[in-house]
Amino acid sequence: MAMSERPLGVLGFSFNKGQPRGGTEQGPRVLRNAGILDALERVGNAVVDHSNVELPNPPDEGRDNIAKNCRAVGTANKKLSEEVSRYLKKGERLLVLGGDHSLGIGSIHGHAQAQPDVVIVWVDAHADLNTPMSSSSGNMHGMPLSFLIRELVEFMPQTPGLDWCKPCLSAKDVVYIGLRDVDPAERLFIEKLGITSFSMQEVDKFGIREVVEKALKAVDPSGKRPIHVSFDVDVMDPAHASATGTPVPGGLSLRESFYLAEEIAATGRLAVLDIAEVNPLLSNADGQKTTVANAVDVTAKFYGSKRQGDVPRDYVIPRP
Ligand code: B3U
Ligand code: MN
Ligand code: MN
Repeated sequence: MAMSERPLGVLGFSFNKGQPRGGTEQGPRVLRNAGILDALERVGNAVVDHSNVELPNPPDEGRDNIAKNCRAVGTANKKLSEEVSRYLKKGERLLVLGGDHSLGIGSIHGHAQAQPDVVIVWVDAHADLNTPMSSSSGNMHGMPLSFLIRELVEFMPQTPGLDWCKPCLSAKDVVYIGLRDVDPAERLFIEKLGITSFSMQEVDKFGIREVVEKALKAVDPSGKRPIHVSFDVDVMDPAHASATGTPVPGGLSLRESFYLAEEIAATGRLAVLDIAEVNPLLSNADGQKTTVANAVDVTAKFYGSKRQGDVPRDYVIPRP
């Protein structure tokens, strides 16, 4: 069955322990309340809401690791990985509603178990590539890719809660779009491993059209492999997404975000989309509303909603 005809499973990951601010656990609720499921159905997706991943009670955290809350992050992501892999093996596509971006660990790990030839498009102001040793914050939402990329294995410490997570990606399977706040160690990893990256500088230089084209070519010149997009809402300019933990000025416009999503939709190969870091407790009431509304609109574009207008289903043209 063509990818875009598969049922679209929705999984909430109500979680905030990958970073210090409360609120990201409410992401799935506010996105559902804003009508994300309807918006997806309206453009022809067979949506199946699997509700939120049931998370185990958080284990006691020792103070023995620099990766903060690693046991909670690890056990929650193990559950997420199992669910993602299970639904993909049943033939679904999946939308994962976060939750902080540590969810990339479970979502991508689970995806790779079901579809080992997956390619990753990481759309974010940040590279989220710190190892527990290189991170200066200790926040695990800044580390997910380090647990997944094989070439980093020699730099990874034993991390309680994450022993199940064996790296499943090559550096060449990953491409970044939208970077503008990258730690020196992360930049070093990107260069050393040869990860393709398009920062906001390249978006300015080439325009979003060429960036998306080059990015997809770089990870999969054949244009055949399943795509995993991990979309951190902080990739958007704070004017469009201020209700998030670490907004960074100078981000994607709403139009650039829409274009990226429409082009990914047009590949017909989007298998999993993560929407991460919506935090409805931050920003003001206006900022919360626009962030959630924009996250819903961008998500709908990833699944076939078009700015040119969508042909209605089951609509009969009224006659006089
Ligand atoms: N690179 C920094 C900051 C950061 C990463 N991801 C977010 N912020 N959202 C870190 O903490 O690793
Ligand atoms: Mn992120
Ligand atoms: Mn980010």
